[in-house]
Amino acid sequence: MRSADSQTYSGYHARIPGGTLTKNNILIPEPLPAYCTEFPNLVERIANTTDVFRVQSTASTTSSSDGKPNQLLINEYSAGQGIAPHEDGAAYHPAVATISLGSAQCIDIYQYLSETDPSPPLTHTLREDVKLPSSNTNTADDAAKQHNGKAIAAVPLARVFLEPRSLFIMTGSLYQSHLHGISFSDTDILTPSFVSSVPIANLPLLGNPEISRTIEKEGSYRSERSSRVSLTFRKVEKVMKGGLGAGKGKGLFGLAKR
Ligand SMILES: O=C(O)CCC(=O)C(=O)O
Repeated sequence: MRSADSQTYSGYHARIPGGTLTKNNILIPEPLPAYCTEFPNLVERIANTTDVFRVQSTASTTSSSDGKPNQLLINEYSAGQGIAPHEDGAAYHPAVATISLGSAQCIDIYQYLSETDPSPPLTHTLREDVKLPSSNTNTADDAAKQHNGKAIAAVPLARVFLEPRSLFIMTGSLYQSHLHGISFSDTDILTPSFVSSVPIANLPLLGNPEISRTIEKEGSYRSERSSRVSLTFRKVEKVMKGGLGAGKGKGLFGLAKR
C-alpha cells in the first residue's frame, strides 16, 4: 500500500485519504476513495449505524452535520508492530470508527495519572464480572511514560480485541480524556479477568465462538498476529470551503504532519 499521500510512522505504514490538515487543523478536503463511498459504501453504512459523527454546528465548526466521517486513516501493521499510546488531537470531532481487516489485534485504552487533570474512571464495562483496575489504585509511580507532560498509567485500563471485519466505535471520555495504543507484540493473550493480562472488555461481543470456548476450558486464548489493515474513519471539524483553491495567498499552507 504505497502512494503519494502515504507515510511511515515507527514501523507501521499509514495513508490518509480525504484531504490534508493545515497547521490550524483545517481540512483541505479531497473526495474519499470510491472503495469506501461507492461499493461498499462504508461511509454511508457507518452514518446509518451510529450518530457519533453528527456534529452540532458551532461558530468554530464548519463540518457538515450529515453524520458522516470526512477523513480516512489507513494503517497497515505487520506482526510485532503497534502504535504508542496517544490522543488523536484537537482537529477531530471526538469520535472514531475503525474497521479491521486481516489479522486481529488488541487496542489498549490508557488513563492519565495527572493529579490535577486525571482521566475520569470508566463508569461501566460490557460485563459486570470483568474487574477493571480503579483509577484510584494508580499512582504516579505506576506511570510508564509521559504524553504532553502528563503521566500515563503503565497498565492499560481496558483492552478491546479487534476482530477481522469488525467495526469499533470510540467516543466520549474514552476519546477525549484517555489515550489509545496498540502493543508492539506478535501475540495477544485474551483473558476474561485481571489475572495475567488486562481483561478483554468486548468478550461477549466477539464473533469467533472458539475464543470463549477456549477461555472457558483453558483460562485464556492466544491470538497470533499477522498483517492487519485498519480503516479509521474520523471527522475533521473545520473544513476549508472550496478546497485547495480557497486558501491560496492566505498563509494557510503550513500543512500538519498528520
Ligand atoms: O489502527 C488502529 O486501529 C488504531 C490507529 C490509531 O489509533 C491511529 O493511527 O491514530
